[in-house]
Amino acid sequence: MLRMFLNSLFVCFLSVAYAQGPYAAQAGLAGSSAIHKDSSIILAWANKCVLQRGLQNIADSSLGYATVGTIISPTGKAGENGILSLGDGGVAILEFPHPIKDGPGYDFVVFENSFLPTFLELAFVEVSSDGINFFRFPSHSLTDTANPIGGFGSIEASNINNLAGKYIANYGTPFDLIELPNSPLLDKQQITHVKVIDVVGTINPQYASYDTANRAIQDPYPTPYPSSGFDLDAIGVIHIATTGLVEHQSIIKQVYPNPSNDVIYIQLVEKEYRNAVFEIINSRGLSVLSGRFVDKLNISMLKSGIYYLRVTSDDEQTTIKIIKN
Ligand SMILES: [Ca+2]
Ligand SMILES: [Ca+2]
Repeated sequence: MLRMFLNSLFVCFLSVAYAQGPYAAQAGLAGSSAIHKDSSIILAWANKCVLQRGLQNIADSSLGYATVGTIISPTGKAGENGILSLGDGGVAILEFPHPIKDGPGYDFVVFENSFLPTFLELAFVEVSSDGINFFRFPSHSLTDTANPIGGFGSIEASNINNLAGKYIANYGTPFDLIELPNSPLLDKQQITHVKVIDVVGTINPQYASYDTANRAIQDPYPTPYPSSGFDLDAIGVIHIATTGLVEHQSIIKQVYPNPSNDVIYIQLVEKEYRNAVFEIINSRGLSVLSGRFVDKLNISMLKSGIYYLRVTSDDEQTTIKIIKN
């Protein structure tokens, strides 16, 4: 937020010394968990956003809502398509080309547009496997709560855990689904939605946001500007729920009907793909049907639900979601 004005305070920020906390250090330092947007471990990016804006200042509704960015802004790769300012307590819910799964280590990564390693606008992160029941990552903020840090306040990254916005722009904050408690309402191998909720970083109990230990989380507040609150840049996926996916390649032109009761017709972009094979993968990532490519496929034996049709030729592979009624 308010990049130009804040640039004038740059020297001031650098002169402040911070006590190191117990959590991962800021991007570029030893022990940081920051992931750069160009990292090869990021396989896909969010491609859909639903937004509920927050006010520019939660304590003064006369200023109206944050306005910077659109629901397109947080889709695609970090650093592209601009950013979406959530405003105080604003909420964005992101969806993805394919569900996210809990693989070894971090599973997805959230990018903000901070321009200083200590100017950190924070957000809670929740996930859902049905779009209805959301589960929040346990979060920790050890920033002192004796005095408000104000709208230009500094935060030490190593005092922050499991809150998005921990790192400077182009370096994402990673999340590991294994850290969420188990619930029958959450399938960690099929995460379809990630919700990002701006932390209202005041210590005023009327508006404060609290971490897992019920401690008020400080982040820059107030930020009464059109770019108020958490600025969501992008969400990258590290573990995709179907294995071996190759993104950005399409050899399938269309599949119809989809959803289907019994037969699907598969039309490829070109007539001749040498040695093309198909595979149908269930929502658990298991192959349930496979063989040489055919343009008409009987799926009547499959149970109703979501599947992935993968067609592989000599050097290309495309996977798309299909629904069996
Ligand atoms: Ca994981
Ligand atoms: Ca905030």
